[in-house]
Amino acid sequence: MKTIYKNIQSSILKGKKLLAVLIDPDKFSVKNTKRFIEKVNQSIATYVFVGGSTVDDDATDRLVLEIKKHTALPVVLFPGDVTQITEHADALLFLSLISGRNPTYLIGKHVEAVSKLKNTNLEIIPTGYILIESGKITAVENVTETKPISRNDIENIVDTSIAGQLLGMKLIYLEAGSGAKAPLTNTLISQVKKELQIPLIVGGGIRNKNQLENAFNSGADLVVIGTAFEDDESFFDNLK
Ligand code: 1GP
Repeated sequence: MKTIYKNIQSSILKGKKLLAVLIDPDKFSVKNTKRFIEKVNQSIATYVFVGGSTVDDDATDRLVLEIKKHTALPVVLFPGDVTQITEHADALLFLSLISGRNPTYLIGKHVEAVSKLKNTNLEIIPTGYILIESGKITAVENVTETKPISRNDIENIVDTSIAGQLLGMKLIYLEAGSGAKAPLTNTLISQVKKELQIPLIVGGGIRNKNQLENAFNSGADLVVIGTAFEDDESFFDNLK
């Protein structure tokens, strides 16, 4: 049943905030899945996202199959490349990197993905992905060969988000980059949120409960956290 996007929308209407735990198959050992996912299950997390900038072929498929054994939470692909598409997940963020001007990541990879997607039952959610400068060069920047938008250029970020919405994207994802030194500012999140009628995802550099609440209170509907859980699983204990 393709209900993930509808559930995001209805949660927002009820004022419920959503949290995705991001697992990067490149940095995660499959043998730790059961223990890690048990912690996810006991936390306030509502989704498991799986993806990374560079991942070995088949690693995503193996990991998703293992995750599905241990949780009822929806598993959503957040792919850095076509090789990360697996039919064993529930949904796919069909990301177009609209902050950049590299045609490969605006539409090229998407065309390449079609033959694979035709054979899956994944719920495909068109997502405008906006990379914002975070004080260090991130993997996304390197892999996609695009420049992030300056975090001070709020007008450009807001206009890019609106353009994504006007193009028919169903989600906007503001990305500071995995392991960003600092999360996106409250002002930036709230300025973007004010202009959107579609759900807003925020991720990158969120490492504690205070930063998570700031993002939610500023208007993020769904927050994505990866590195903080990778570095210290006891962070889950604060999120019960
Ligand atoms: C990365 O936004 C996600 O794509 C999560 O970032 O790893 O910094 O939590 P972190």
